[in-house]
Amino acid sequence: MVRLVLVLGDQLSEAIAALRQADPARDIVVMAEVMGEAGYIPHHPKKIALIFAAMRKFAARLEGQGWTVAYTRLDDAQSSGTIAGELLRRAEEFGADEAIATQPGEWRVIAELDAVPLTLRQLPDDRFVATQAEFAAWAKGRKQLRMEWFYRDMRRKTGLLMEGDQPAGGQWNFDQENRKPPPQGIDYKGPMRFTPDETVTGVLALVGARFADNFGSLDDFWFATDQGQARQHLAHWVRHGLPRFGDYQDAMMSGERFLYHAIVGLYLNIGLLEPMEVCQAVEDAWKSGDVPINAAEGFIRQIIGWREYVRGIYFLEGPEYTSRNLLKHKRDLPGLYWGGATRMRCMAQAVGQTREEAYAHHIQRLMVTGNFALLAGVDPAQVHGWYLAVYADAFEWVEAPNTIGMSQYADGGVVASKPYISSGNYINKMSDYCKDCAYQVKDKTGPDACPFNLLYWHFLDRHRGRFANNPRMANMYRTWDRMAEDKRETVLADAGAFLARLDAGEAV
Ligand code: FAD
Ligand code: DLZ
Ligand code: SF4
Repeated sequence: MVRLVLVLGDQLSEAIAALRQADPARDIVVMAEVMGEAGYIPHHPKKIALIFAAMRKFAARLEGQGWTVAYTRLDDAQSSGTIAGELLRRAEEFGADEAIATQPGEWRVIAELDAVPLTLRQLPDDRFVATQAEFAAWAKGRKQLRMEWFYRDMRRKTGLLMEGDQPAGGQWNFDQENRKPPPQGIDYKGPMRFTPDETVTGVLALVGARFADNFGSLDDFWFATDQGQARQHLAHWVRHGLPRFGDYQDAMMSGERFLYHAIVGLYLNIGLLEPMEVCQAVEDAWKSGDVPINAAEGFIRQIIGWREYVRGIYFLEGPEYTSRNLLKHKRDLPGLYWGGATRMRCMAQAVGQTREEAYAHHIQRLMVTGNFALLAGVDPAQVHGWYLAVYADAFEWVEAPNTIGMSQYADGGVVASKPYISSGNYINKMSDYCKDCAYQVKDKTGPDACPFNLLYWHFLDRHRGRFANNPRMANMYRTWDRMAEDKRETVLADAGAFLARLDAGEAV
């Protein structure tokens, strides 16, 4: 009997569980570009182009290896428009009554597959260092799910940067060395860029025509779209970017969109790179003496620590995680997130490069766009929708714990032990944005005061009941309480006026 093997747009690897279990002689691989996935949220056009181009190339590669691939293009007239619909259509076409899939990275799609009237097995996605069961066992009985403890277990499990049972360099974590302010200049030219080939050019035309209204530019598309290119990019970055990755991991610079960042999330998350191959390349560079330990450890922690940890949280917490809203924030996401004018230079830089590149680095996401949304009290579901749409590396299993948990504190402290909030002071220390901003980062009140300064105190004041007793926030409240009463009143009035202008759609 014929069996279908579903391969989703973020499962583009021969090592994916469903393909490993399949037989090219009798099974049919089903891949489908569908509006059900491309249209359920207004994805950045570059993200859609990356996925469709990589899907097409992967399908061709499988065919070259002898697989039969039933591939649906977005504009196929017979397409049902959904993954479930395409499975059923192909089942009828090939006389199949059974299918296997690798578990999708989003509860919505898992439920969609569960509802397909075929015998369909969803196999665990084992492209990760930890299984879901391992994470659940680690989490069981713990009061706080601290990433750092989980990360140490993953170091022991993988043996990465270990000397026997001790961490290389005598420390588990070199984060203290990874917070340098922006350098004078950048001696790395950024990610390797690939000229669109025939497949990519065809996809760009399709995406340009069908998704022209989505936020994001399709111009100058340079992403790797197959495994070979992604590996070339990785080798290039390990050689030229990694040595200074640690030092400037948290820095932000006007016009410098990538600094020393790896730009590998987009490739890892669709299957073009594997987490262990990336970590191994970094560890090898450290062993050869080409990169310092703070760079190697800082990077490996992001992959086998944070990336694995957030995946564990997503599957542990369940489908309703994305609707959590502990702080009851209700404000609509301001238009400036979709490219509306703003006088805040940090926001203009972060949103501007997001529109151009479908990319912003972690501190831009966390301490600029995320920080502003949290301080302004934006509805976390809308914030989540934005991050899921605009970044090329965004898939719900990784995006939601970062947004709902780490960035918006909407999960009530599962991921973060306190809200990631800051005044303009932090942004000023870690970037060169403030010197060219219409607002004054040193002003605490008045028409030119940095909005982050105003909203920071407004946030702490309006959530006093919840956070005043958090020991990690006691200092913040002490500082606020030491301020003269009339100054506090002015801060709150100025913050209120700013929020009113924001709500009125003014270019703040
Ligand atoms: P680098 O800075 O070079 O880091 C290397 C890799 O480490 C990343 O590619 C990624 O795979 C991993 N990593 C680093 N930090 C994290 C983290 N916090 N969680 C998971 N993996 C991490 N990352 C995504 O992959 N997809 C998302 O949709 C996503 N959404 C985010 C939303 C918010 C609000 C925040 C604060 C962070 C989000 N992140 C997300 C995490 C992080 O910002 C990105 O992984 C990183 O910016 C990607 O750029 P890079 O590949 O150059 O990473
Ligand atoms: C993100 C995405 C997009 C834009 N389009 C498709 C598609 O047309 N076909 C497909 O199989 N997958 C696509 N994806 C990835 C899925 O949305 C992803 O597999 C789920 O969100 C689970 O992570
Ligand atoms: Fe952003 Fe405030 Fe600095 Fe302007 S002054 S760039 S708004 S932090």
